[in-house]
Amino acid sequence: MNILSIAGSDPSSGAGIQGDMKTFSAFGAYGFSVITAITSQNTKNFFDVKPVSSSLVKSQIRSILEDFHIDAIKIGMVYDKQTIRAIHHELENIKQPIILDPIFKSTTGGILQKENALSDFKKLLIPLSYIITPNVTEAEKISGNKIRSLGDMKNVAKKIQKLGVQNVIIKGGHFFSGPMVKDVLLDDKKFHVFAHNRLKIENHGGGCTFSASLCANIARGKRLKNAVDSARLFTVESIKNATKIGSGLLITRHVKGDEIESSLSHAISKFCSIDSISEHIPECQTNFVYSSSNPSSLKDVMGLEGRIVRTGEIGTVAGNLRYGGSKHVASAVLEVAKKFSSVRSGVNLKYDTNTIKKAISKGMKVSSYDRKEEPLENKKKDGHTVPWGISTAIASLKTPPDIIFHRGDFGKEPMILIFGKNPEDVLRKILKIVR
Ligand code: PXL
Repeated sequence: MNILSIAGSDPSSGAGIQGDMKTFSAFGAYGFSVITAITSQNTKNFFDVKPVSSSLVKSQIRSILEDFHIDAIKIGMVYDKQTIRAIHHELENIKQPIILDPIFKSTTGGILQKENALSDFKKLLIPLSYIITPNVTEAEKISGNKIRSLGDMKNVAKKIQKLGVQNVIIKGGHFFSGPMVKDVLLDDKKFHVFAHNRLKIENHGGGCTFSASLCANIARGKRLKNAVDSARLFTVESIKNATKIGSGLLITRHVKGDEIESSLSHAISKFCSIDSISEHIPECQTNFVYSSSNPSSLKDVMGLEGRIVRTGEIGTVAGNLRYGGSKHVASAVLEVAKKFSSVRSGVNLKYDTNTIKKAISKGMKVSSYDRKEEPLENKKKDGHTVPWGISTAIASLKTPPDIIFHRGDFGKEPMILIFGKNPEDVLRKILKIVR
């Protein structure tokens, strides 16, 4: 996953382009940076700012776009009209989603966007964007309206959307009194309100952390509401983790993104590009799952809501990753994990005697069950076949299985399941038997 941030430099590295790079890394993404301005600031004071020339902003953007595939773009600090026009010129026809984070003032009060740049910001950058992420003060400034209630937040979100951006999230931040903070998302035509406990931590970098993590989640292909949810969670954790590095404000410290999700999504993309993998994808298609440690239910297992489907020689992902997204493969992993807790990941492949022979010849531990032997009582109960089959297959095992297969039953497709400690481990086993 490759993400471009177009933003200002913050030498204290809490916010701005340096903060964005740290957030992207936490999500396992590669971050590219186009610097629009250089600031000098620390956790107590803001000293100076100078924009980078518009020709240099343009050529930085071109240098990235002509060489790399980009999945999403974040735009942060844009100091003046010239910068805005340069960015618009280069991104006017871009297809990738743009996450626009309006940045008008630094946490310590420095001016990060000139007053006379606002009209170009509204006219040129807002319509280019997939989503804009103002806090209440920034939303007031863009819309020209005061926000005093949740209703005002919704009206202002609609007004900003009319400027030409598809989606708007207004972060309530610390502007309402009371124990809860509310964020309003206008997701195309639908409103979602998110609430969380007020964090009493004045920090430097929280805003950038939110928009950069939202960008990473959108780049991953998450649905907007889920992307916002994940970004909020990540930001709250990173703010709770803020540390006093300088003598002023605490600096946001990024926690790791959801490791389960990033390693699973990484393994799934590798799986899809294995040579002729489509020959190993069954009729019912493939799911790939990864559970949290000590899982207790399907909700603790992440899998695809859809499937990995055959498309020509390769596999293509249809659907999003979600906890509880898989039923069959996830329940097989849960059942193995009850006995062998090191097993947390699994995948299903098409049954083929050659694949089984190859696995045995490579020294893998292979076990099986016979669906025809399933007791009738068990068959009648929904969702009981897989746990029964897996527990039967592992009953006499002393060490975890690499593979469990069954040869099907009337109207039931035969199947191979491959298990491992994590998605990388499963992928390594797949590569041994499909090549
Ligand atoms: O957090 C917003 C922000 C963005 N970009 C730069 C900043 C700040 C806040 O201080 O300095 C460069």
